Amino acid sequence: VDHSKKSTDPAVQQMLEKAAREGIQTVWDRYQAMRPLCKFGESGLCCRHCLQGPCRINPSGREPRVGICGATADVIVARGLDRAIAAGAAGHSGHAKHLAHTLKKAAEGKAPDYLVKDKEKLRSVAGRLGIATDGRPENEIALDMARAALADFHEKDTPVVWITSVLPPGRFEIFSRHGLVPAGIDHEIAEIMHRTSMGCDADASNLLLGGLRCALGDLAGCYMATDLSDILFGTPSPVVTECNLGVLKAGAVNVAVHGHNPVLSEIIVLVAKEMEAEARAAGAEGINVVGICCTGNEVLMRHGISPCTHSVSQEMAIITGALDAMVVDYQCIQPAVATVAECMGTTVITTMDMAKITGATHVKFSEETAVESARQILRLAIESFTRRRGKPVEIPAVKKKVFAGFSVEAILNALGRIDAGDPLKPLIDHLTAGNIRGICLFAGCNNVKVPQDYNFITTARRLLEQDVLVLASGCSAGALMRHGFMDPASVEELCGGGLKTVLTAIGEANGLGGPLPPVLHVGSCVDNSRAAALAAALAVRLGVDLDRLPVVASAAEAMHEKAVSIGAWAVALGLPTHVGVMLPVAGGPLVQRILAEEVKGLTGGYFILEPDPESAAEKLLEAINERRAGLGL
Ligand code: BF8
Ligand code: SF4
Repeated sequence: VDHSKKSTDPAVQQMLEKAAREGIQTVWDRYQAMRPLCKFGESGLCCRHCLQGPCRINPSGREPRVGICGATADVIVARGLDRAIAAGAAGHSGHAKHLAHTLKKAAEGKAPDYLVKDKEKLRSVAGRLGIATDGRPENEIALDMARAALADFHEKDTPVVWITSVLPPGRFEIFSRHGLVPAGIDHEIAEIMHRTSMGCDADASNLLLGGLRCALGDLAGCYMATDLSDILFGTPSPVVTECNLGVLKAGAVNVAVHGHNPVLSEIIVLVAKEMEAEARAAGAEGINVVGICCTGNEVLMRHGISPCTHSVSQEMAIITGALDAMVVDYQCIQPAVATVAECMGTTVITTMDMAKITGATHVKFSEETAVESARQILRLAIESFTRRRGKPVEIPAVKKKVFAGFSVEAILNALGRIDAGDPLKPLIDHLTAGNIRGICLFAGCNNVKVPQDYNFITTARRLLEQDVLVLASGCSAGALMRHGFMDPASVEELCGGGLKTVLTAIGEANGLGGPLPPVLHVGSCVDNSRAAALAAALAVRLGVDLDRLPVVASAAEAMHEKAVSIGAWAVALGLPTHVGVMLPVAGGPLVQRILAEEVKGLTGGYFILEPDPESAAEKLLEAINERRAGLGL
């Protein structure tokens, strides 16, 4: 059977063959069973916001043209999009709030397994937030910061500080003028639930404005999560390792951390080292912790832990038969993993009381007893290994080198080796000279509707060849790393002459004896804030607003509601933002026009909805060229 229409990753294709042989159902089978997808839902024309419905508008333009209450197609579509943004914001900021609680407990001495690891970042973020640092001990500053973070969730006299303190001045002015500055993150989410409920906001453009404001609440959540993670667990710096299913080891206790928050995965990584002897006593070579999805990105960036797969192919890690435990927290975990795990003998361990999966084993993980809970979890993994020992496994011999760890601090540090006094200058010089044509942030998920990774690699190839500097986060980073785009050895094949010169100059100035990788891994999805921070620093240094920079974003295989909110804040920041999977807006012509065109007049950014990855690359290049021309380049 040809599995290339499902995934372009050879490791995944091999596992799909195994699944077919053994009669294991995967996400691709379930997708086939679901087709044809509901046209009303797909085009955003279904409303269930009150009990008179569900109402659905006829996408062909015939009756019914309005809902029972009279809501038009555009209103229904805009309300649906707003709710997706709010859900995305709830996910990112829920993750950030969790970290704020962890930092607070750590500062109060209630969570002895956590401490402020990056004191320098604590002080610099405190400075940015207006928290006094002079002569104060770290735990006092950390406590103030945790309180400021928690205060950002509710409506108070001052707006969200994780927005006001991170934007270039011009941007803040635009947001103030249009009422887009979020008053509180949770407040904005609740506001969306209110205004999109039956009989409330019934004006599509007003609804979308509300959506942009909530999306800025999402940016605050992302930014806060990045800041607090760096403070608690360290700011990433370059690391080298390998990725894809080939990193699993038949003879080791294989433990995958899957989900998002480093509050859990950091401790698992730490405790796994301590428990090596216990694993060996059970007949294993040791404990092999690997990553899946964003928490995998977090521990890759900080510890060089190998990512084994991402997003749509998460079941494949289990189908190898070699995974002893999958330890999850929240977000992007397909509930199906518990079913597949049952066939393969893997123990799926849920850890958060708000995210249990029927069929999985639940071990409550709390910060107060983190190490103890991690020991309990890893003991379950060792037991699972004992049951697996001697049974056949099939680990695809597929892995690629990954060079990751590009926090903004790491990027500036690398550039500082060329110009210590003005690290952004080399970047600006190369942009001006055209060696770097522009910058594109790749973000977001895989989506079962797209042959896995196909859109990412097709668009990235074209952009790299045209000297666009590519940053990547989340599962887009996962896709690109599994296809070798984060191996410096691929620069020769993938990058245009100008970009090759730049990557080589920076690599050599940093003693690598060769180039940086073609794509710079900036982290997990919340770490899209790192790209926003880099763009803001460039804007400030150049004295222009964000919407004038040749910087674009692309979520070529978006799946999650979180990707929708990130896309919306990228547009709010002024970026041309590509989405390669149709948003549920096809049923709302006005909504589509606002997203693709009219919003430009407000923020300078806009959505490019383009499912074809080659056309998407051309449109992104066009947007970059237009902005270069605007700057006289
Ligand atoms: O937050 S890219 S599939 S793992 S939503 Fe999920 Fe999408 Fe992956 Fe990370 Ni982001
Ligand atoms: Fe139908 Fe209006 Fe109720 Fe939505 S809010 S279900 S369109 S009656």
